[in-house]
Amino acid sequence: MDTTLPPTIHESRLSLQRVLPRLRKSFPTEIEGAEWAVFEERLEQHFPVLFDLLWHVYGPSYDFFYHVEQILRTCAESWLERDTDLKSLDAIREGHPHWYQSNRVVGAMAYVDLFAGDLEGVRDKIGYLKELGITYLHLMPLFRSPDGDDDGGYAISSYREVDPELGTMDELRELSAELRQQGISLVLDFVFNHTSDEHEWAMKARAGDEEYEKFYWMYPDRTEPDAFERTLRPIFPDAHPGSFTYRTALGKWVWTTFNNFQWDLNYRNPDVFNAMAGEMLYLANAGVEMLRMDAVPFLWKEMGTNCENLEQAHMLIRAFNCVARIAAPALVFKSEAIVAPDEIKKYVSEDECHLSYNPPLMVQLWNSIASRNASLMLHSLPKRFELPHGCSWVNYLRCHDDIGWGFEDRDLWEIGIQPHDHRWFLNRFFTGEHDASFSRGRLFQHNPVTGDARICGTTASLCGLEKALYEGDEHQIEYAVRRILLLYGIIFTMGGIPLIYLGDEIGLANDYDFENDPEKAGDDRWLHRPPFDWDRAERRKEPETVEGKLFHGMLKLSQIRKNNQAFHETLTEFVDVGNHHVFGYFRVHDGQSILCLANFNDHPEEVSATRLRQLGLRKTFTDLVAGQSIVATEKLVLEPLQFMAIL
Ligand code: OTU
Repeated sequence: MDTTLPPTIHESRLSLQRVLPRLRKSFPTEIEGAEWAVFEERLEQHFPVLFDLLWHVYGPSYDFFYHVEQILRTCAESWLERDTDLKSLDAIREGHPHWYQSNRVVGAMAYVDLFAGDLEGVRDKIGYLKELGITYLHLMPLFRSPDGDDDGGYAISSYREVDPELGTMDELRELSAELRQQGISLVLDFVFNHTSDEHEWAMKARAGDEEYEKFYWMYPDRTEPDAFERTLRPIFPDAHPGSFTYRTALGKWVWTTFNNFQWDLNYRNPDVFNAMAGEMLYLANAGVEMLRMDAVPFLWKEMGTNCENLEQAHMLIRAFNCVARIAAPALVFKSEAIVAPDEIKKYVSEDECHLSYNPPLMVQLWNSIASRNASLMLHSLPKRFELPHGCSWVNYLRCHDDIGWGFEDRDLWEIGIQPHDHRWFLNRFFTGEHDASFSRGRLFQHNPVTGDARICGTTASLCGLEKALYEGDEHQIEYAVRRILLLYGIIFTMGGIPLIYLGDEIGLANDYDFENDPEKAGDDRWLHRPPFDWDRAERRKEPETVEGKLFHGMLKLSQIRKNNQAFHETLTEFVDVGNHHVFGYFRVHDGQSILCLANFNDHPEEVSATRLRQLGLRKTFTDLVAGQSIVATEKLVLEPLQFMAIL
């Protein structure tokens, strides 16, 4: 084969035919009854694409016979080890590949230790999750990581060992099986841009093993780091300036995009791709149904660029996707790209990530809450909301990370907003400095050079509940509750999967105690990662308490979503209702049409009956949220911070 030209499908088939007999021979007995024929069929289908992608990433110098055979061997071994239970799930998912687009899907995320102590504890809480209608559970990184600094688990020392304080690998498998039985899909992170500096590969590199030094980016002096840094953006400037860390014992500079103890993997080395593909399939075989692809923008580095969102990063994710299609087809990917809105969408396709966090929606919601105005959201969201066939957003309000004001600047200019000043207004608002603020947030990674900063704080604290409770202001408590339910109203009904940050449903406020924990102090994101409060959760049973109002409000939203076909994935149609405080959109599916309206103002707002009739509504309709029928002769009046779903 002429390896200076891209491979043709024919050539890749030939190469597969050369490898297959050898694979079969390696597992003469195991392949009996292991649905090997199904595996080979998938290989026929997806291998040419994988081969083509790897060729484009690694080029002619790639040792195809060695590396391709190695990756196929990894796939085969994983397939042979895969439980029958998971193999049936593979078949089911292949029959209904877009299962995650159902209106019955509702997601939640939590830290194992903070939510329930350990993995066994999570099993005990399945009832609570089911009460809320959860069908997708994202557990934050739970693998072995360095003692002390571990970036909340995002510095992984082994992808095959659970953090002993949380449980064991067997317990994880049991939990995933139990969740599956209860109709809940387990979602875990795939932290594949970096490992911790205590991962076996890093330890070998630290001991001078050249093979493993090549797994990372290491330089004897500042020449190359300086050259790279000319075009790089610091990600955690408070933790360390720049993107490299000097390791005295090694005498080398190591690429560390995030924290000093998180070493970026070098995907220019094909061994790294192969090794990580093995780790990914191991997670899939533990029963993980969805992988949150951590920090995707940073996978590929190229001198003279900002080393974010490069084409090779996309190709690598697609190559991982092919590996999953071959050996664990039930697995789907969710992209975590917290970058410019136009870049985020590029990670989303059935060949790459089926799902993506929806930071533009999240940022717009917070912006509308602060400005009591929906104009920017209406101007900007529709531009990029539509995703390729079979793909969905994961809509969220808060996650474990900070909120960065990732607007597309030209959207702001277009409606007369000065981006820099506006970001500064938002930072002042959410830290409570602005006069009109009800928030109790904090700045994160304030960069005095550029003036950039991001925001920390829980939903409840950012929505005014913490302040109102502290001041004992009943009126403001009521408004804070409404604000939270207004925001979640949109999260539950907008096209995509709603994702609840567990604790929001009972209004957990910021946790200031983290500062007394040396492992957490210094990273303000811990402010919005409070330990779950099961005593307060008990109060959900009393309807007049804040917890009761929030929990039942969320439950109602969850039920409205599940009981109405209109919330099945389809195109969301945004509408201008003629009042800039009110955000509106239609959801239409299977003959059902629902108009959602959200009043972001602290005052009542009106939508004229003429406008409603233009939008096709009759004089009488039902608001599913309040459970009331409404007659709008002249106008429809929305209460302060009211969310409606009109049928
Ligand atoms: C992710 O976030 C995780 O969500 C963080 O908790 C981790 O610290 C980090 O990766 C390292 O593993 O910069 O502020 O565009 O913005 O991956 C959060 C993607 C982050 C990055 C994102 C990163």
